[in-house]
Amino acid sequence: MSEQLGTLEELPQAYRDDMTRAGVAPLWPMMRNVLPHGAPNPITRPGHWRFDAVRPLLLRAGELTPVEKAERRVLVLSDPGRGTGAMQATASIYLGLQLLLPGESAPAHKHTPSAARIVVEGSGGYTVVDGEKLPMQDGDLVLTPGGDWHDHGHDGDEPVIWLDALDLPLFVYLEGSYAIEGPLQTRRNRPDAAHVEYAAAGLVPSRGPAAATRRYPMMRFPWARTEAALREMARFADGSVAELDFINPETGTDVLPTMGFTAMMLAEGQSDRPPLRSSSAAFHVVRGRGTTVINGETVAWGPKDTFTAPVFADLTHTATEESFLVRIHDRPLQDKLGYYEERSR
Ligand code: GTQ
Repeated sequence: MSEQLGTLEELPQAYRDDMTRAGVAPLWPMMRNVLPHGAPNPITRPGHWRFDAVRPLLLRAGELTPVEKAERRVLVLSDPGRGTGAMQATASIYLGLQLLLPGESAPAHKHTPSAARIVVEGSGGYTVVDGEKLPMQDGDLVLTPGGDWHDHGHDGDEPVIWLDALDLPLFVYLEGSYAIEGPLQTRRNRPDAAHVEYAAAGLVPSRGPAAATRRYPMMRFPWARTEAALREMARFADGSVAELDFINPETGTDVLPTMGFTAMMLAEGQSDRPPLRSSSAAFHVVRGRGTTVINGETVAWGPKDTFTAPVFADLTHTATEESFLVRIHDRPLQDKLGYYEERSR
């Protein structure tokens, strides 16, 4: 291992000025910032957003800003490590809580980043993605893959709130983020694919040379089904935590290009100490209460809260009552880049 590297201050001022004029800089004083030893040195810090604290602010936004003036009425969850106004919760994951009031609609657009929503509160809301009307019920996971038209609507009579997760920070970093607006979509007059082609796990429309499957065949994962599956897993899990991956039913791979999603169930009193993962994560509490110790910091979470963990975080989850969490992570991205890793502890 190389010893202490040279600093900028050790170099003659005239030489430093000449470098500046030439538009160059020495690597070695910066080397450990960009290539630390052994593990990354994340900027991201654990965040915790209590739903009880954010909900009134979101409802106030509903009074202050009509949806026409917002396009999307969202309060962004800013990473504490990046500070006020940060448009991201981890290096790769953006999170926001979105409000739609009865009768409102959010206009159609499509954009390069992909999005997924986890429904937090209210009924009657829906998203139309690529002409498919996706009803939004508590805990549902609803996908909006990059490049697909989507608009949101609301047929109910109470506010609807959902959590948005987007890979927006990546697209901003890559200077690849933009949106195109369009007219509200006409919808096919049929239920969404979770109730038609993919009504049962393990069954897909018969495949043949002419099978025309969509790239994203199933864009809504109804929570009732997820919870029922977790309960069955938990019954036979021998004390280990039941955790299920959401997958594309045609390919068996992750549901979106960079973001992955799992659903977890913790019984009352149950603890989970996952390996240290190179992926960053956000946890959304669909139901339940408990604590998660993240690198020594304790987050005491309740229903509908959201909290985040940086890369390689040391996590211990403990449920004080039966709890269901959705974990949003960036393993699919890291797999594609060839560096996803888990370390035992
Ligand atoms: O609902 O399409 O939180 O485009 C941020 C950007 C939600 C959306 C966000 C978006 C949306």
